[in-house]
Amino acid sequence: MITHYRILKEVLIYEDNVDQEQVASQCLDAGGEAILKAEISHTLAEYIMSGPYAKEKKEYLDLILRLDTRGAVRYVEKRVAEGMSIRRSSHALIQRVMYEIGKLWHRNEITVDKEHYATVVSQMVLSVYYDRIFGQIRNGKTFLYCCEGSELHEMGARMVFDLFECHGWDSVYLRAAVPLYLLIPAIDEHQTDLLALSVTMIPHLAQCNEMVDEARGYNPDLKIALGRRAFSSSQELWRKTKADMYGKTALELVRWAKENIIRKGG
Ligand code: B12
Repeated sequence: MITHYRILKEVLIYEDNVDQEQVASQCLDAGGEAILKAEISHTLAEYIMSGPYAKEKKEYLDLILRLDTRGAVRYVEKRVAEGMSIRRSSHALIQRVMYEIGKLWHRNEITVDKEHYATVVSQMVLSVYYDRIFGQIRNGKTFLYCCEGSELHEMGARMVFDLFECHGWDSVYLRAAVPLYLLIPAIDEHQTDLLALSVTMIPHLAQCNEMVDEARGYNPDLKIALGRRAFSSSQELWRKTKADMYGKTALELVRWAKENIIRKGG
């Protein structure tokens, strides 16, 4: 609509009546402003409307749906400056809003380009924390994270990476689409203490299982963790693999690693 108003204004300069042109131009400006201020209305999921940071989640989502990149980045910067922790802002805010974006896309309330945009902005927002994340005391342990061959969902991995860095781990994130034959050389090269693999899409589970088998065969003592949506339908799913744990959140994995690797001197 805003572009539409701008084009109308451009066409108005060809109007002979200057008074009419001015009135019309003012109306179009007012219309543009009203659209920018308007509440974006769609049915929000329960976890956006309620629970901790309900107001912040809604405000951040509104900025994203308005395509206000700078506004969204500044919004999170401001919350962090006011004392909202990295974990809370990344998980309670950004992660929740990304889940909501997925729902809106699924219900055909937003198009896929908006989903791409939301991902890019959220990744940009995550870099707000980098000064703090890389300033932590190291614990001497290495965390290797990758996703199997065809998995494209990588935002969650990035949040796990950030949280591990924040807790003093040297984290190596190989991103998605890591071929099986490169897994063992990577485990070796980075002297890995903990390997995390994640799967969002159910069809990618078999390839992930192959990766677990390969890693376990290479080093029976290596700690292997699994995560993400594809495993969430049944607790039995991950137990059928040779992994050591499955977790729903990044924090769950950090706590598990502290207990099972750092405290045990593993
Ligand atoms: C952004 C997005 C995309 C982007 C990803 C871009 C990118 N650079 O990452 C793109 C556009 C590529 C994409 C593609 C697709 N997507 Co998509 N996508 C999403 C969306 C909206 C957000 C994902 C996200 O960033 N979440 C935020 C992060 C922070 O959360 P997270 O991943 O869960 O990670 C957290 C935890 O899980 C945990 N964690 C993560 N890893 C690990 C590891 C371990 C070991 C542990 C313990 C914990 C842990 O820690 C993280 C932080 O707490 C989701 C919606 C959703 N509910 O997730 C849909 C969603 C996952 N996508 C979906 C679909 C269907 C697809 C496509 C098939 C669409 C298509 N037709 O092409 C493709 C598949 C691509 C592929 N081959 O993988 C569906 C999946 C439905 C299903 N049945 O499984 C969802 C749920 C949308 C929906 N509501 O329908 N998608």
